[in-house]
Amino acid sequence: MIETERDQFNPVCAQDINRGGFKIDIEDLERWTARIYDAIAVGYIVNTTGDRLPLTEEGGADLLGNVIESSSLTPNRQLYGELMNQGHILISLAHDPENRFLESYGVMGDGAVAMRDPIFYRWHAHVWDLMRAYKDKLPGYEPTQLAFPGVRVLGVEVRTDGHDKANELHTYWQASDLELSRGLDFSPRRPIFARLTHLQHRPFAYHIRVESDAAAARDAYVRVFMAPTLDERGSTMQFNDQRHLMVEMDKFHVILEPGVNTLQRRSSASSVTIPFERTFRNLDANRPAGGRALDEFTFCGCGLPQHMLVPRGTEAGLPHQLFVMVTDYAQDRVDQVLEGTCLDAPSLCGVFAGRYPDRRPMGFPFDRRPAHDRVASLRDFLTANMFVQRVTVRFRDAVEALVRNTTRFGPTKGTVKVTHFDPSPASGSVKRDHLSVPPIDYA
Ligand SMILES: [Cu+2]
Repeated sequence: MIETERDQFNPVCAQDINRGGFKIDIEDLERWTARIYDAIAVGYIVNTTGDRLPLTEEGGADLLGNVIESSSLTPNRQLYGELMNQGHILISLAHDPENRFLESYGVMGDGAVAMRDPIFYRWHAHVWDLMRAYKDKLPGYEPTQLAFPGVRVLGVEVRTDGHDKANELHTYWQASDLELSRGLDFSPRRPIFARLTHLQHRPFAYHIRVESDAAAARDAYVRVFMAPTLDERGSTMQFNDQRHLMVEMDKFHVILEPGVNTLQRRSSASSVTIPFERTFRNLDANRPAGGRALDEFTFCGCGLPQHMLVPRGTEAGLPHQLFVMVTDYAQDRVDQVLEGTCLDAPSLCGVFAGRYPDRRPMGFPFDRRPAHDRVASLRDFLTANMFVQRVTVRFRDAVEALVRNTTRFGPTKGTVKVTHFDPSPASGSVKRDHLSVPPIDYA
């Protein structure tokens, strides 16, 4: 049964939709889901002329994505339907399935706000289960597919601004002002500022020591993930459970010099986030009229809000494992010219009008099982080019002083700073986080 958040005291259940000429049945969604599971089990999709399109290791995820979404690229909408999109619509009309109250659709029907409804995450978990079924059929990763010969990660440390203790992340509530006048039904003559309280974290940096045996400099990709250490009963998680909870924190390119390298990377530079100012930007200002420019403008809103990068944690401190992996960029790189302005969150959004800038699958190396079943815990999984650091996430249940946010695009992100042969702690060259921009006058 699917419940949606129309009203927390009177939840409604999804029903068949029949509004004028517009019809979707729950059974349609169930049929499409079953057909997609069948396709995964037999290993191919059937197109409209009856050809079998194999779900291969290389292109299977793309093909399956086109089918599930379904995008204009789906090879057979008749057979596999439009699972994800019609599911959104069915849920968004659950409060008025037959148009008796002339109600418009709810938040799940609009991509810009769908994540505001808690059911969004359950629906996407359902969609994700399909992808997981496909990934579980692929051969597991062999250590040779994970290793980077000649490269060793010697140590990883997280340092938070304003805190002496290493490997602690700090979260708290922050009050911010937003200009809301465009979101109101009546048209106010003046800007209207609303104050909201949201999760925030202290800016931090990863300090990673990497040794390279090669005689010359090598290009590498650094992949940073984080997951809770314990399950809901307080037991250490099995690798095959924990890998599905791994959240990508960052991914960046570096050049490794021969010998020991110390890499420093700021949290604000994360490849999954966009600055607060862009998350809540003014969608009317500088809006292109149409075409490619408008598409790019829309794309610029993609990315996890920077203030949501770190999970809340607990006041006592919630244990996490931070996982760092360094891979061979020669195998990962995608040759293309990157142009455009919004290249901040490529891990999550790809790049506008370009290819996904990593030849490894999204979620690598946690998207598949390991080849051998001796891997019980995350530590069993490690090759020399990986490292795990315990990190505690401490939450302070207090609201901090308001920082007024600009509605402009935020400052551009920092890149990685590489210090060669310098294993000592970072100096005072710490950049201020973007949220520390001085208040601006709204007048
Ligand atoms: Cu969706």
